[in-house]
Amino acid sequence: SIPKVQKAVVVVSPNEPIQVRNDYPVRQPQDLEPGECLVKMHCTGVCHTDLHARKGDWPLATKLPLVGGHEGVGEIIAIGEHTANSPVKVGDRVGIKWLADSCLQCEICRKGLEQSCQKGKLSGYTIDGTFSQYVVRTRFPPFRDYPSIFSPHFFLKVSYTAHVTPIPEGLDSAEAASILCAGVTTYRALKYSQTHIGDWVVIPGAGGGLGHLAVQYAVAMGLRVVAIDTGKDKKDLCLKLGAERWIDFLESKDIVKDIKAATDGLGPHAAIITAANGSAYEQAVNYLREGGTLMAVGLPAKAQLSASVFWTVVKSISILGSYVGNRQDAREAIAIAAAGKVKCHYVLKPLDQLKDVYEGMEAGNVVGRVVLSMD
Ligand code: 8ID
Ligand code: ZN
Repeated sequence: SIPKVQKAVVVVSPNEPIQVRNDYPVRQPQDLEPGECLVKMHCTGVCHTDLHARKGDWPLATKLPLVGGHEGVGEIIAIGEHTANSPVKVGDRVGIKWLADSCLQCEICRKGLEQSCQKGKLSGYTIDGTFSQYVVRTRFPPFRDYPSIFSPHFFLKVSYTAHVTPIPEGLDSAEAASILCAGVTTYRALKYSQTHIGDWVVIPGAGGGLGHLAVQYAVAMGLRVVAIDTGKDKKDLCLKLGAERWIDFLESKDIVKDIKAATDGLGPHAAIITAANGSAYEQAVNYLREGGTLMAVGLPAKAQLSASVFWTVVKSISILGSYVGNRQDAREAIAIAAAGKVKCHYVLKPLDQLKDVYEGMEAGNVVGRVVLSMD
């Protein structure tokens, strides 16, 4: 039977401590709208984006109060009546990713860029996410469009069946979780990085959640990796995962010189910037090889991209933004993990410990990922 209330971690406001609550309502199956499903969560990864949401430091407002989280895996326990063409059924194990829903009808969606749909709903940002035992969503627009009577406390988290990602048997839930954001994001960034087998790719932030998966997707694509981050633990992980070169950004006295020296003197063919700090974007145009591509992935709160126009033109540099991935990218990223070519390096902790995880992340102490268990 499905309980009426559940445990959830709630952001009340950016200035107050997050609250672990045991009385968060669970939306009941008979209350699901067509197209919605109720997912009983097994676990959820913690992404640096959740920390941005918790701090409210991005130029896009979150709903409040907010249940964060957007890298979850669980089992579908109910689907709303009259749901046509659902790609999933009750009993399926599915992933919940950042993009919870998109209109699927606009030009952007039709072109496969649904993650940039203007009507998109974002898990753990504009609607409640995965830091709770059950996930359901309402068909209402994001909370900020509604007066307080539509407070999310009245609803339970629902996932739209169109946007959940089936998880193949044989891929453990805890291993799949972070593929739903960190994995798909870095997989897609590499896919569009205009690189080929044998090319050099530099990955600032390589020891973090996104970065350590980027190293592995890059190696799986036949790319040669220069990992950039700091500290012995992150260095050891990156080299173990197949990076050929390591640069500690806090120890390097001349990052451009060190990166060029690590890449045949010419610089890398692409940079996948996965760091949560604007400093990682500085000088990328200076160290990239002629014809190289800068993939902007990390989302520091207030950073601006600044690069010499002259050298961007003369070196024929491409600068591309890459935002999570669409439904197909998610399935591909999961399939590669299920084939054993990419493995999330994570520590499993209980949901209650989210506050400590945020503190560790802020301090740069999380090597790879932390995954939270619902049990
Ligand atoms: O769709 C997207 N583009 C997307 C999807 C998911 C996450 C973007 N993000 C964003 C997050 O919001 C965040 O801003 O990517 C960034 C990284 O997320 P994460 O991997 O979850 O964060 P982390 O685990 O804290 O790892 C960040 C790493 O960057 C290193 C840190 O040491 C850490 O290991 N780092 C920093 I901060 N500054 C650096 C620098 N200057 C750096 N590494 C190299 N050079
Ligand atoms: Zn994320």
